[in-house]
This record gives sequence, structure tokens and C-alpha cells, in this order.
Amino acid sequence: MKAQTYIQRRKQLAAKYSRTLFVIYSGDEKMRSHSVAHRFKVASDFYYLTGLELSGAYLVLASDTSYLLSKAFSHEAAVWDDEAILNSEEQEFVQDVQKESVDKLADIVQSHLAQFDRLAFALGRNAQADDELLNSIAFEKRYRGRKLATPLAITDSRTLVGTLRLKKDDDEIANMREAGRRSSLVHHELMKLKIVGKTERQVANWIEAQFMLQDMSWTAYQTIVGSGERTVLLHARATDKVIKDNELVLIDAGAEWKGYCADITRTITAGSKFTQAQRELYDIVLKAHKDVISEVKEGLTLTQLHEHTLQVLSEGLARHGYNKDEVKNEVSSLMAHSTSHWIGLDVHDPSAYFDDLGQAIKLEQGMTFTVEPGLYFRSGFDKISKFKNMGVRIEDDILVTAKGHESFTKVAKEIEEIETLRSQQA
Ligand SMILES: [Mn+2]
Repeated sequence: MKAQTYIQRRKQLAAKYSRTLFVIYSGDEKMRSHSVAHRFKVASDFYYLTGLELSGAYLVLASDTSYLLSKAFSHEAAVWDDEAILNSEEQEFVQDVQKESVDKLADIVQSHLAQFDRLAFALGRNAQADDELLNSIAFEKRYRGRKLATPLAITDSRTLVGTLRLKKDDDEIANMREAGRRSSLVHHELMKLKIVGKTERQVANWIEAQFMLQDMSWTAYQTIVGSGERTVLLHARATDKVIKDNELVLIDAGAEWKGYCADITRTITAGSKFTQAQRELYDIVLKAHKDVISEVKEGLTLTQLHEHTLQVLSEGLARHGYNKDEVKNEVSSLMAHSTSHWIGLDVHDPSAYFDDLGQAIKLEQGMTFTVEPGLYFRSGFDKISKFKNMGVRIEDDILVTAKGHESFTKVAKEIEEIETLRSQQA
């Protein structure tokens, strides 16, 4: 990313919401065990606006003036951590931003508050950060100097930053394409892996190791490997269950490239051939997946894509024993999740799905989202007994383009392609 990108984003946000004072917290390290922290992932809004991966830092955007507050800029800057020093590239990212020690937060917020109608931050994400900020704006502390009659409003910064993050620029698209390409390679290799006799956990570990060997920074989310009847769970964490021949295996796995996420699901057979019933269920989901992706273009909404998905799934189910009215009632229970979510720096990018008037956002070039229809025959859904305890989901990451769409993720999904790869197991 170029320094100008971050400078422009800050300017754009401040100009778009000129009456709003932004305080964007970078997040902090969470302890995994005594004295050892979990791997840190910086809050995406902070990263989007600074390109920095500092923990415990704040970006304050006050129109033309902005501040970066970090312990790295205090007199006692840590000797232990790399982050005490910004490298020369990072310094350029925040060249126009005033650097201050983190304990100046209350002073800086109070000194600017009089000129703004509202304060935007990610309320509720971190109790300690909430506390510090709310304390700093206690009535008596902000009353002085305030020349506006309007009461101070507090709003969620994620929704506002999310309006910028919705459309990806060329550099972001390049990173997402790369996240998709590398994650797809791992799925492709997995399709040639012998997994019968392995545990779900061994398969998940293998996948995550491959992501690391692809130089990816980390998984974009906890890898899902569900086999047999565990395919009906939407988020099956890999367990010590041993994978058996003839089982379906649902793998939902993706990793990050330069902060940008890939999110891919494939459902494969543990052995080398799908059973007849598996094939029939898979075909219903695959048809919905392909139909909906082929439809993607500017002007449509994710709500419309979801309705279309349910319609294609319903038609498929109606060919296997459901009558039309039954299927209408049950399809949204058989697929108890949305077809799509925004994706970007976060695997579920927090941009809004509806506009100020409650209308679904219309797709525009540069928007990125998943298409992931699924059907899950958990207990209680016994209408089609041959599908009992089976779940199938197929997911790709899609960019809206001038011509229609591009898929960032490319992995075999036709049954014949999957069976060919499964027959090369080693
Ligand atoms: Mn997804």
C-alpha cells in the first residue's frame, strides 16, 4: 500500500463526517496463558486508516488535525517490543499525523470536543477502552468551551468507516485476489490428500500448516472440518473424530494475505466417489451456487441474491420428495444462514447491508462478498430420509466488476473434478 492511500482515507472520512470526532482504538493483546498473549490482530478500521499494526494505540481524527496515540511515543517507550519504533515506511503512512503518548487521550478528546456534534468509536468492543473514553467525556469535562446547544451524540465508528471499506480499491483487490489464490491452492492440494483414518483435527492442522507454508500471515478464522453427521453443523470445529470412508467432509478454511481475508468452503467425499445420495444433495447446492454467482452484477442486492438462492434450492428439493408448500416453509431452516456477507480486512467485513433508509445496498464495482449456499439435514428434518445427517456448503469470494463479477477463489467444485482429484489420493 502507498502512504497516500492512508492519508487519503483519513481525509475522506473526516470530510464525509465533518461534524464527527473519531476515536479509533487499535485493540490490545489478549492473554492466552500466564505471560503469553494470543497472536495480535489489529482492529481493521485502525489498520485501514493507518496501515499500522500497533496494539493499545488510538487514532483520533479531528477534521484537519489527527493524532496517533501510543505508548511507543511516551518517554518510557518499551525496550522489549518492536512496535516502539515505526519503520520508515510506517512513518510515511502517518506523516501528517501528530504523535502523542497514549495517556494524552482524555486531554486531546476534551480539547476538540467543543467543535463536534458527535463522537464516533467502536462502543462495546473493549470494556476498558469504553471506560477510558466515556470518562474523558463526562459532562463537566466537556461542558466548558462548548458553544453548541445540541447534546453530544455517540455513534458507532464501524458503521461510518464501513461506508468507505465497502468498495475496495485496486491495491485491496490485488491483496484479496492473492488471499484467494493462495487459499485456493491449499484446498486444491487437500483434494488430493488421503483423509480416511485421519481425525478432523489432523486435517485442520494440515490445512493451517499449508497456509503458513504459502507465506500467509494467519488463518482468517478458525478452520472448520466437519465429517459425517458433523457436516450439518454450520461451524463444526475440528475434533478428534476419525474420518470414515464414504462420509462427506465439509471444509471451511481461508487465510489472510496482507490483512485481507479469503473464505472458502468445499464439501468433498472422504473416499474417492460420492454416494448417490451425496451426489444428489451436492448437485442441488452446486446449482444454487453457480446460478447465483452467474447473476452477480451492479445494481443487484445481497437480499435479492439470497432470495434467488432459496428459490433454486427449493426447486432442487422439490425434485426429491418435498412438495412446493412444504419446501417454502422449511428451506430457510435447512439453510439457516445468509447466502452472502461482505469480506475484506475482516472475514465478515462490518460494513452495513442497508442504507440510511433501510434499503438493501445496491452492488457496485469494487464490492466484495461471499456466495455460500448450503443445505443441512440435521435431526428433525427427516422429510428426505436419504439426506439425513448430511450437510453441504460451497463458498467462493466474489468481486463486482464492470463486466459483472470475478471470483477470487478458484477450486474444483464440479463432482467429476472433485472425484478426479480424490482418485489421486496420496
Ligand atoms: Mn463465509
